[in-house]
Amino acid sequence: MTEKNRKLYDMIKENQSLDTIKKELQLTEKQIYRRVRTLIETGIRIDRDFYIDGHYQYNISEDSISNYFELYTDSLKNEFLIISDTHLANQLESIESLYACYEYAKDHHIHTIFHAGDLIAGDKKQHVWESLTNRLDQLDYVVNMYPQDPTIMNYIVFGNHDHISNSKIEIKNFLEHYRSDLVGLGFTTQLIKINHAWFRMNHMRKVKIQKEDYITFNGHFHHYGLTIENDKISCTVPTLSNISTSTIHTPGMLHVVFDETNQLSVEIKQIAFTPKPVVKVSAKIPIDAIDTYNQRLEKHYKIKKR
Ligand SMILES: [Mn+2]
Repeated sequence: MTEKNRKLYDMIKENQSLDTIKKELQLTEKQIYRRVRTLIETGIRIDRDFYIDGHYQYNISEDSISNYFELYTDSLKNEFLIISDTHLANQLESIESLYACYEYAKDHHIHTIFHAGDLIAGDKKQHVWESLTNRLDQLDYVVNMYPQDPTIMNYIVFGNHDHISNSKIEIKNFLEHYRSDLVGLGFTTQLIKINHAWFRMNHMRKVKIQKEDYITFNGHFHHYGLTIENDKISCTVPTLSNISTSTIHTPGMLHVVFDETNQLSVEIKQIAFTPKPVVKVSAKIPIDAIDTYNQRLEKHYKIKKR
C-alpha cells in the first residue's frame, strides 16, 4: 500500500470529512474516489454516508447491514426529485429532458435525484440504437452521457430493463466504478429514510402497499398517478423518456418535499418538460399518523446504530 493510501485509510477510520481529507492529502474529490476504489479492491470495506445536500462522507463499513437506505440531513424541510424509466439507449430516450432535469435541480437548489428504475434500454433489441444493442455498451453510454454536476447525486433503484438474468455485469458496481455520483440501491425495491420520513421506491411491483409502508413511489408505469387510501400514499412516477402510449405525452418527473417543520407533510409536484418545466399537478398531503408510522417502521426495520 502506498504511503498516501495508508494515510487516506487512517483518515477515513478517524471519520475525517471529505474536505479535511482533500486539504490534508492535496487531492481532488475524484482522485480520492479513485484511491478509495483501489482500497476497496484490496478488501478494505469502505462505505459512504450520503447527505441530502449533495455531499458524502467515507466510513469503514460496520458489520450490521440495515435494510433501508438513509439519506442524512440537518434540515426539517427536505426536497428531492424522482425520475424514472429513462431507458437510455432506446431511440425514444430523452437525454435532453435529463439535462433539463439537472437545470431544474440547480434552479431549485436540489442536490438529490432518485431514479425509480429502467435506467437503460436493456437487451430488448427493438428501438435500441443499432450501435448500443449490447448491454455493456449501454452502460458505457450512461457513464459518458448521463449529466454530471459536482452538487448533484443520483440514487438508482434498478428495474426490469436494468436486470437481465443471463447478463454477468454487476450494474451497481459498474456505475460506481466510473461515477461517484451514480449510486446503486436495490433491485426493484428500496426502503428509504430521510429524517422522520420513510418511503419506498418500487419498480414493477404491484402498487399494492405493504402493511408497513405508508408512502410508495412506483416506476415502470410511465405515467403519473396518485392514490391515497387509508392514510397510505401511492404514487406512480412518469417516464423521463418519450416511451408512452399516450398521444399527448411529454417526459416528466416528480418534485417531492418532506416538511416536518410543524407536522410531517409530503408535497408531490408532477413536472412535465414541454420542453420547459411545467407543474401539471401539485398535492400537499399531511401525514397524520406520524407517531404510529415511525414507531411501526422503526420496530419493523432494523435500525442502524450510529
Ligand atoms: Mn420497467
